[in-house]
Amino acid sequence: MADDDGPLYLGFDLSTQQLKAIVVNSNLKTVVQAKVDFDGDFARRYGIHKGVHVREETGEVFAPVAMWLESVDLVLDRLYRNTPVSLSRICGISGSGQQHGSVYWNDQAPKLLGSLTPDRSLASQLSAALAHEWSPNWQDQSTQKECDAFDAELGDREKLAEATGSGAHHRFTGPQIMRLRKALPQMYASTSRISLVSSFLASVLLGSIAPLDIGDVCGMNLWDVPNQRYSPALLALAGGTEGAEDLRSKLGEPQVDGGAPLGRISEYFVRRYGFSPRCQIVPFTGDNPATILALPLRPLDAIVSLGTSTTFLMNTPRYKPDGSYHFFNHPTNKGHYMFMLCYKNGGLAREKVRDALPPTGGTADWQAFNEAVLTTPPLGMVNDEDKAKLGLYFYLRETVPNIRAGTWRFHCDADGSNLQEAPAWPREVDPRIIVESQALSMRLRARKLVHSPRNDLPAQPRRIYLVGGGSLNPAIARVIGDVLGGVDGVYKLDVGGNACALGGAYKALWALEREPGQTFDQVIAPRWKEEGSIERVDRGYREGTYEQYGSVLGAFGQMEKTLLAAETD
Ligand code: XUL
Repeated sequence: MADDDGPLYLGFDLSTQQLKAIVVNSNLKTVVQAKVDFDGDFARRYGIHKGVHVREETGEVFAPVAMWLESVDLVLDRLYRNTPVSLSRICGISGSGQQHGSVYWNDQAPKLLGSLTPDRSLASQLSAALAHEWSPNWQDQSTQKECDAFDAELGDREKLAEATGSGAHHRFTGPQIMRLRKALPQMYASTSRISLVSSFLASVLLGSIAPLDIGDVCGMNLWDVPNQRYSPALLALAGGTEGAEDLRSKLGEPQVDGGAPLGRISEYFVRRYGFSPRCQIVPFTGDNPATILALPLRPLDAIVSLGTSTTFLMNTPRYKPDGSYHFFNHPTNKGHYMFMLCYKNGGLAREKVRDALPPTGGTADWQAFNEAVLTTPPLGMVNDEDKAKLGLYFYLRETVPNIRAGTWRFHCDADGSNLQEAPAWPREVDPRIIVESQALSMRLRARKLVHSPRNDLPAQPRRIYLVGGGSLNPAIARVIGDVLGGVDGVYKLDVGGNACALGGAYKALWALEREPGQTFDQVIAPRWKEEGSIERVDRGYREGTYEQYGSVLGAFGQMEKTLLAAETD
C-alpha cells in the first residue's frame, strides 16, 4: 500500500501531565502528532500543578476530569490544523491512559455521550455526565487503611498478590473506590458507571460507556487473574457487604479480546473534525501495557524505563506473583502477562548522589557522575580479596521493597558470605553502587522469569531496551548490561516520550489489519524497522562480570530483609 493513500491509525496517551496524539500509517511511520500540556495550556483555569491537585494533609492527588475533556477537543483541533493528511483516512483509534485512575459517571452519561452536538465543546456537554468532578491519580497516598484491609481480606498480602497480580497499593483502583465510597457516600450512590482513565477516553470517542480493558483491569486489586473474573470477596470489600453486585455493574465486565473493536467513532468527531463515520474505536489500555506495544517485545526481552521513577517491564507467559511487584494480563496476547516493577527511587535518587560528589572545578554534573561510575570496578572490588560493596539509596520510602527513606552501605565477601554494615567509603564510589543497586534489585526480582536464552548461557534477558531520560546516559547503560546481562545487547528506544501513544496506534493497526488469529507480534514485527527505532548502547552480557554480580544477589536480598526486619522491630 502506498504511504500516501493507505489507512491511518491514531494513538492517544492521556498521562498525568499531557494528552498526546500520534498518527501512523500501515508501515508504522509517524505521519503527524500533536499534544496538549496540562500545565502549559490549562494551569490558570484549573489551578493544577504538574497536571494534578495535591492535598498534603490527606495524601490525596487528583485531576479535574473537565480538563481532560477540554484537552481532547484541543489536541484534535491541533491535529486537524497541522495534519498534512485528512483525518478521514484514520481507520482505527486506540491509546492509553495513566493506570489506576478512575472516572465516576452518573446515570445521565449514556444519554449525554450519545447525543453530543458538534457545535459545543465536550467539556460543556459532558461535565453534567460526571458524578464526581475529580479523578484520583496514581500518585495518591490516601488509602493506607483500605490497603491494609485489601491485604488482609484473602489471608495476607501474598494471597492478594496471587489472586490479583499485586499486593495492595495506595494507587490501585479498588482501595481508591473503597475510600471514596466511605468519604463521599452520596457521590458513590449517584455513580452509575466507573471507568478507568483508559476506558474513559475510549468512552468519549465511542459516544457510549466503553468496557474496561483486559490489561488495565488488573491495576485495581479487584480482578482475579488466575480465574479471569472479578473476585467476589474483593468486590464486597470495596463496594460494601451488600454492594458487591452494585460495584460489579458499575465497573461492567472487561472486554477479553484487546483487539476487538468496540464500535464506530461518535458522530461528534465526524462532524467536528472530519473523521470517517466508519472509523473504529479499539480498547484503550494502561500506559505501561501500551509501552510494551511500542515495539515487538518478545518473551525474554525487557524494557527498563529510567524516568523520575524506574519501571522494569517484561512480556512473559509465566505468572509468578509476589507482593512487591505486579502482574497484569498482557494487553494483546491472551495467556501472556506483563510483569512490572515500579520503583519510586529512580532518577531523583541518582541525582542526589550526583549532587553529593565533591566539586569538580567545572566538569558538568553528569560527566563527573559517569566518570565515577566507569572508573569504579564492579561492586567497588579492586581485587578478588576486596569486599563487595552494596548500598541502598532511598530518598523516598521505596515500594520494592517497602523500606523507609535512608541510605545504607553494606559489604560482603565475593561469594556473598559475611554480609555486614560497611564503614563509610569515598563518595566517588557511590555513583557506581547506586546504579548497580537499582539493577541488582531488578535482577533479583526478574530472576524467576528468565531462563537461559541459548547454548547453556546463564539465565538472563535476551535484549534490554532503555527508555526515558536516563536511557541517554552511557554509564548507566553499561552498568545495566554488566548487572542484568542481555545476551543480544542493550538498546536505547528512540521514540522520545511517545512510547505509550505509539503503542496505542500500533494496537489499533493490529486490531484492524489482523487476519483471524494473527497475534500482535505477527502483524507488527515484520513491519517494524530497527533502523531509526533503536540504537545499540551496550553489548549487554559480559561473561565473568555477570556471574560476579550473581554471587552477591543473595546478599543483596539479605541486606533488604535485614532493613525490613529492623523496621518492624
Ligand atoms: C503504574 C503507575 C504509573 C502510572 C503512570 O502502576 O502507577 O506508572 O501508570 O501514569
